[in-house]
Amino acid sequence: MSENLYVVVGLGITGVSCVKYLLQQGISVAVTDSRASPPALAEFRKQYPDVPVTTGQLDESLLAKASKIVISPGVSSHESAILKQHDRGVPVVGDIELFAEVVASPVIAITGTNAKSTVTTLVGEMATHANVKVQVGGNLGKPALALLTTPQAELFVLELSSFQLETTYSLKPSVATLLNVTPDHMDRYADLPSYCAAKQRIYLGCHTAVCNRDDAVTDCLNDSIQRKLYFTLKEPNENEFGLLTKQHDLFLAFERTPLISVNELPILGRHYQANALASLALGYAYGLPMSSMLDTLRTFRGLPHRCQLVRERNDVRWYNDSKGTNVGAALAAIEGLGAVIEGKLILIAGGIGKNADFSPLVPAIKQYVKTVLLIGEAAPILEKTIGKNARVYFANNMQEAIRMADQESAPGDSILLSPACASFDMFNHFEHRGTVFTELVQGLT
Ligand code: UMA
Repeated sequence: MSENLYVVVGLGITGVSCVKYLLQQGISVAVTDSRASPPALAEFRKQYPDVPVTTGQLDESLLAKASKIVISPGVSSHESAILKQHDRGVPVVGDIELFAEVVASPVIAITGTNAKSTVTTLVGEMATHANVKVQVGGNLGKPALALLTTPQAELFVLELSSFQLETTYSLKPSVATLLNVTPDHMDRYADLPSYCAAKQRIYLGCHTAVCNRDDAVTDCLNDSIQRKLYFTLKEPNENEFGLLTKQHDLFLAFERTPLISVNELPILGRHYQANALASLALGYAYGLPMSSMLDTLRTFRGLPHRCQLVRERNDVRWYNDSKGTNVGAALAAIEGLGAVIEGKLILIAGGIGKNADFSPLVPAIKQYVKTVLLIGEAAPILEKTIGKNARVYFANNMQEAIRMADQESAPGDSILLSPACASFDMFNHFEHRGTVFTELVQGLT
């Protein structure tokens, strides 16, 4: 083991941010990546000509020289080459742990299978609106180490994935939330409890936990926390944000106090109301002023590809939820929109099914969806699962699905692209799928 050599595993966005940071700290660093030619390699060699990089497989002899191994979230710490060093006593950490070692300002940490990017962005906007100097990032896109400025921001709002949490030990967030858990990334975890356990790590050492009362596995099991708040789509009790009906109007509320009518939110859907409630709870726990948070809710228009209203035409609304890449996300969109629209939903779904069990979608489809248009590899299995609970048609491509959806719709209906699947059989990524959908819908005459 060398005195002070950090080996960074993975040359993606995270790996590059780790190298930059470690060099700034005067630490020797080398990189290994299992791909023969990672896309960032040429640019990296230009920028850091003195940093050794090995590719094609994880370099065991390099790893054997490491005093610390810094792994990218896409690399499992159960890889045999990593485990071997771990068993020899070499610390294996991720970029969030490096961040945790030096962060001096409070952190709001957000995880969950779905909605974490929306909640992270919303809380960041709430903080900005309240004139707090905030940096927002993590799994959301800008790696955590790239958020460290001199002087440091007053507040960090981090979206953290289960992958990142696996190798994080000492973050101690001021406020932490696990928004929801549904099966995802089952190629990386042995079972749902292991995935849940990785997500629960968000609460390690936190001061205030914000938990989802409607999803028991999000409850913080850590006794050492100072305070626990909840959000729920039901009536709130003490220390809870929830929904309250007053004079026939539905309000986001804290305990018995109505805060804002759901009609004032520019984004439709029960699931978005849950996101708004979670964000209020996080901001409240940190100490953001309520009036300023409510102002942010009045103007926040959401993120692209997440139940994004693309067009309203002939009293029919078209929604792009291409980020609905798993069953839990699609279910949230169907139930979320289905519960608040006048008419019925027409759903466009399908793609790469990742061996998922689609049956949790069936009750929601039965209740809210009149027609399902299926695309991609998973279309036959989806058709079988949905059975006679809706009208089901196959479409050869997105264009055909949109044309059929248009024909099926009546005034008051909404058309929702929420595939419950990955996109790679027909598109480059979920953003590509969402953009194709949006352009085709905007082109309808
Ligand atoms: N690599 C290996 N061996 C492996 C796997 C990966 O060498 O077995 C290498 C790849 O060849 C590649 C590098 O590692 O060169 C990529 O690392 P990475 O997959 O960790 O990706 P990054 O570019 O560093 O991006 C990561 C997150 N990616 C993943 O978790 C898979 C990004 O989240 C995140 O935005 C970024 O760090 C900054 O924090 C993306 C994601 O899909 C959006 N996240 C998952 C999700 O949201 O569901 C968890």
